[in-house]
Amino acid sequence: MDNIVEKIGICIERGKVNKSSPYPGDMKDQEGADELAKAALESSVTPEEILKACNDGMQRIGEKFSRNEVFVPELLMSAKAMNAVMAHLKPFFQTGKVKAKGKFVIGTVAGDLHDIGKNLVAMVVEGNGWEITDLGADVKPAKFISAVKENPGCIVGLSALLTTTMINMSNTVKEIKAACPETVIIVGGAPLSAKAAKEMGVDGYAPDPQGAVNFLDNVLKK
Ligand code: B1M
Repeated sequence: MDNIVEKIGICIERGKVNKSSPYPGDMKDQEGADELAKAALESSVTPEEILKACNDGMQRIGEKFSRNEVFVPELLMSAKAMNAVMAHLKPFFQTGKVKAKGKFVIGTVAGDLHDIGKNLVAMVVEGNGWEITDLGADVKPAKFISAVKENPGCIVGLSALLTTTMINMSNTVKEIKAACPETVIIVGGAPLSAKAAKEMGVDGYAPDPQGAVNFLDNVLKK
């Protein structure tokens, strides 16, 4: 465990938030994701390297969850550790103090509580000069529609992580398009694909935050 980036990934995987956290027992009194991310950024490690280590750690805990080796409480601790790192990374993804290119309303669809990926997308899009309205997770269609009405001309981003909430995403798209037909909508999240997005009748799909930025910037060019 010499490498600080590797250690951060392990903290995410094991759910070690910070030094004072007693969890997990075998890492008691060790530095956690919080302290290590701060130290890494103060050395020569880039935010992108840290983010990759976090995503790899998340991937590993997700695979353990699939194999029933860990359960929801462990996943929650990993998410908490990831959020501790993201608090340090946020300023690096939000450097653009330029006039907003446009408005982007984002949320995770109804029934889905996963918000880490959505938060990352919001952070990166904001860093690329867009004004963000983040509606949070488990967002019902009516809330998206109110936000669209309050932010005329905005583009809407929908995130989903569960295959079971893809149907809610599809319904959200239908309701937004019925209430505000001109709304441009982009979707993303692990269970999505370009094909699934097309079938939902949305305007765009992105597999990652940069893909969302590219889509939004292209909409401006049209
Ligand atoms: Co849950 N969970 N979870 N979970 N969880 C998954 C998604 C799962 C794949 C785990 C597994 O079985 N291997 C599985 C879903 C299976 C499926 O549907 N096919 C699952 C399950 C089953 C569940 C529960 C049902 C478990 C239960 O209760 N029995 C439950 C559901 C609760 C609910 O939502 N109603 C549940 C709960 C949770 C926690 C609350 C404990 C926690 C979430 C905490 C939080 O988000 N605040 C959690 C976590 C952490 C995960 C895993 C481990 C990690 C997800 C994550 O944050 N990834 C996940 C397994 C895995 O992914 N390996 C899993 C990191 C994140 C950066 O990636 O979100 O994919 P991601 O975002 C990416 C891209 O997808 C993209 O950009 C991001 C950055 O690259 N992207 C967009 C995302 N949104 C986008 C929008 C865009 C564009 C790109 O444009 C708008």
